[in-house]
Amino acid sequence: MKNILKSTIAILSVLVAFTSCNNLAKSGSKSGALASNVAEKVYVAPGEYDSHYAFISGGYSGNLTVYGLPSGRMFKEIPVFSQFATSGYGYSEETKPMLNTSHGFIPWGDSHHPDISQTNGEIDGRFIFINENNTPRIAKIDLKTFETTEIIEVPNSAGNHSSSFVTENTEYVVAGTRFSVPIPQRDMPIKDYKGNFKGALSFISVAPETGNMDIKFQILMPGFNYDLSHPGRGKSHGWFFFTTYNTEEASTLLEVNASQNDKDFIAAVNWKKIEEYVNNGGGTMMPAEYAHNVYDEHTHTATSTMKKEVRVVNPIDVPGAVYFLPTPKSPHGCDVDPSGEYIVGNGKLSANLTVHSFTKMLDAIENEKFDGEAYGIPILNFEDVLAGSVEQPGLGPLHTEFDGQGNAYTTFFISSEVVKWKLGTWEVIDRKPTYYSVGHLTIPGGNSRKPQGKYMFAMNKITKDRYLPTGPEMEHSAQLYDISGDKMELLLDFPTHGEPHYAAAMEASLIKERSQKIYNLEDNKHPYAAFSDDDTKVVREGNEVHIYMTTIRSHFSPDNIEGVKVGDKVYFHVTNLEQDFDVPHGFAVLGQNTSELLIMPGQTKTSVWEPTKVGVWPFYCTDFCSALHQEMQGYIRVSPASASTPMKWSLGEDIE
Ligand code: RUQ
Ligand code: CUA
Repeated sequence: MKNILKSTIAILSVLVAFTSCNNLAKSGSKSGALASNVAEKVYVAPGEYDSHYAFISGGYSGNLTVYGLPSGRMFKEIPVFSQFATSGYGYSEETKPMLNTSHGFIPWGDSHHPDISQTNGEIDGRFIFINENNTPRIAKIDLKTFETTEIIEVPNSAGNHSSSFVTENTEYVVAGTRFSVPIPQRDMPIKDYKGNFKGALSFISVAPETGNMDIKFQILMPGFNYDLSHPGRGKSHGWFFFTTYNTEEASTLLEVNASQNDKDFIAAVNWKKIEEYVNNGGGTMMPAEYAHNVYDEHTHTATSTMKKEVRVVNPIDVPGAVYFLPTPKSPHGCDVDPSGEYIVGNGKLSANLTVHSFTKMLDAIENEKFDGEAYGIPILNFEDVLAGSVEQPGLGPLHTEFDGQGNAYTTFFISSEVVKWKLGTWEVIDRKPTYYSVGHLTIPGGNSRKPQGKYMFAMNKITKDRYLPTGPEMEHSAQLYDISGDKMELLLDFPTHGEPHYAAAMEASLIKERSQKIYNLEDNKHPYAAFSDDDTKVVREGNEVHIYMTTIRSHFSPDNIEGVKVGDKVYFHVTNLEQDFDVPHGFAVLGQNTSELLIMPGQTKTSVWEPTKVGVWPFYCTDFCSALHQEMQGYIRVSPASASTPMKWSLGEDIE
């Protein structure tokens, strides 16, 4: 134990020394960014459009932010796993079910790795998927509406981190567990972790037409930590690769105890083989509880269904489906190049960057060149699968992306830099500092067969002195580089929101053409919709009051309501009658213990109010929508519980 501690302290002091950003020459950033030819490269004139969309994960914000490249302008925050008062997501009756889980309503999530749907290995811009790490879930966002339309909880998973990456035709969105846990969950001593905990790798099928998600199967793997993953592509399509750490299976002081093995593994999973096994009835259905939340674009309403079982597969029941590739020192990112041949394991504590060869892997499997096994899963021999290694490229490699021109770009957290190197020769071509402590990096289309390699941006953990200070907490930063030449060129520094882990980016054209402008009123199937001022009404059912309300520039109908009493539960069902692009109306009542609503043209949204005080309370539109926006207001009278005030409502005349 003493020795372990000593060696760890040695490692840690090296890390600390390099993590401090002071040793980076600040002036290094000035030369590039100030040059006017660089400014031109990121300048998007007022009214002009950016060439690329970037979707940057919000980390602990639980959401996803949308940026334009090369300008670095933020366009939108899409609420996914967290309640979002700005739009009423997770507050309106229609969207609350999106945040339902087997643990009840959860208002927050930790989102990490967005990935755009693909067809034939190319980004198609239909959907974007993102994982929630803390209470394991996968969300799907429709890129027509930029709305979260489906969330599925992942049972048996814990720390849903090696997620949410899609296969070449979006057959599956894959979610691996970071923490291993007892499966099924049960009361047992933590010290009995080793050999008893398991790690679930979940393959969630995506229906080709609708995009509907369903858990097809889970592979119950040994109790390691499955950190990141990537699909095979091209020749390796049909395989999926997962980095592991803590193959030591420690349950305490992991910074020491999970850094003992010289090599951990990349798990190579032949999912086509397992799919076939499952299609033939293989695997077992196991009791489980997980929420499946679906948002209907016609009722503008989400429903949550609790699923009761999941199919699990023991990997040793499917010979030839899973292998371990030894990979040095707690690899983090697991990245596959556009050809599908190279699998990069970014060993956080390794001096060199390890690259495996898919062809050599198949060959080693064929010739059964095994170097032992772990829990019945064959371990391949390191030398037999090694394609090559990049010698001493930097310190603390995390993630690698590719430009489609035979180059790879790896982030180094400890030495705060991006290093460009050549696939096949493994030589380092260029290195550029990042400011500071870079995590992920993204090349538009980088996770596909066809990267659109003009830009690369790095997302940093520490911002420090890059912007005007904003108190102890600074937003994280991203740095945009031009990678069209031999050398990378730093173009721009822009703030991000929450913690940007991964990002997905693509050329704007596909998304821009398909982006929806309004919701057609005729298609509105919301049960409480009202389609004109004449349609509006107030209906009492016991102590529930349903107000069928409309809104159009610049009034609510009705705008005077009487007959509500303390103790009532009042539902404002507000339909926005506008059929113009970008004209939402808002809705809020004084003293209401929820957020405002933002209702898009053609949509119906519902806000609940349980008045606790007698009085006449105003409501108003929260979104400045016209010159007479300030006139967009109304009153609701609340009488004592015992009162007999008649239920009446009006617009443009007094209630008698
Ligand atoms: S992980 S850098 Cu989810 Cu690498 Cu954040
Ligand atoms: Cu409607 Cu302001």
